[in-house]
Amino acid sequence: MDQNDLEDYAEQIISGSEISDENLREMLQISDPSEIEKLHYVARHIRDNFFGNKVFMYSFVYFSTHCKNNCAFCYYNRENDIERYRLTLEDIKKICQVLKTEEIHMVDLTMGEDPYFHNNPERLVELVRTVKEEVGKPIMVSPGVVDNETLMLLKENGADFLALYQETYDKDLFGKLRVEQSFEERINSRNHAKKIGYCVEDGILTAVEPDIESTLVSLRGLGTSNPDMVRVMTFLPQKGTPLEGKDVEGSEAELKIISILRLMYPNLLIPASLDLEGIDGMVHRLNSGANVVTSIISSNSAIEGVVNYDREHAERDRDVKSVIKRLKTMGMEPAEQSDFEKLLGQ
Ligand code: SAM
Ligand code: MD0
Ligand code: SF4
Repeated sequence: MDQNDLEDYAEQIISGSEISDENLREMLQISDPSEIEKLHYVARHIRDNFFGNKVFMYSFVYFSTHCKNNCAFCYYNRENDIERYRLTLEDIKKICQVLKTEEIHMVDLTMGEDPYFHNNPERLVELVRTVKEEVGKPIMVSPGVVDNETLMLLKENGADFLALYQETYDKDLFGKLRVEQSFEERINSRNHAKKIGYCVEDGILTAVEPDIESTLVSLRGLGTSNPDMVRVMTFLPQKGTPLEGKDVEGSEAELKIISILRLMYPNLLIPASLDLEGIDGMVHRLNSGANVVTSIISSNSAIEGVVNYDREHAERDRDVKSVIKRLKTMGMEPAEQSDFEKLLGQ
């Protein structure tokens, strides 16, 4: 396929033609670097058609690293003997003073499934209301699975977006990753959030699947909850967890899947997370078709990420200023806040 063919193919996708499972298998099996670059080219063409050179940016506030669950892939699972923290409302208010000076489009409030909040949802509602009042920007909540009544209360007090990742739609693999958790419960929670007016983000892990059929099932599954945002993250082994010894894979598979997601879900939000490979990794993910930068953490902040590629780094460079500086070198720039809020249907 030459450049014209690639652009024709992109135009077909833009005008609504679907991708078959056979096409998906072929794309997942591409290994030749020049063929992979063509896939990224088509994905960029489609992304630019819907979003131009505009990028959305989310600040990340991991306000409690306590968790009652035992996910095999996660550093914060309940059995890992690690330092944990839970921010107070006073801590949150101080963070808001910084956030409201920053050029971000949304605040992502994330926690482990901390019983302190899960058993007393009014505490979570108060936290969300406080951030909304202080920062006055859209709020994404990543609370794990909460009941429908709590979802409604959070919505009524400022939450706009629910992030709840299935990790995989391969049920066997799900049982190995999200140990003792319900596959259906996660889907039902996202679907209910969508029904009551939230925007929804779903996501899958890669570098954990047994084969490409498992990946294909997950790519198709991502459409289940009619999401507004879809993501893929490369599994990074974590100290003290059951999967600590698993081989570390590079991000080639993730970059390929980001492009495939752009072809499957042309006008959705697709993130480049700074949590995996920082700003250098962000560039590759944007060049693969992503259009959102997530896991932005203010400089001098002690807040943790979830994957924390930079856990051992003396300094972190995932602050909004460094992100915007690098975007400009790529000919990209932050979108208008009004454009983002239009996307949220506000
Ligand atoms: N506790 C909430 C939950 O589990 O839904 C919110 C936490 S946050 C959304 C956790 C997400 O980070 C997981 O859903 C997973 O997709 C990702 N993640 C966690 N550990 C990871 C790892 N070691 N490598 C890559 N992604 C990881
Ligand atoms: C990220 N570390 O964007 C964050 C986190 C949760 N809503 C997001 C996984 O990568
Ligand atoms: Fe807890 Fe979420 Fe980590 Fe699972 S992924 S152990 S629910 S913080």
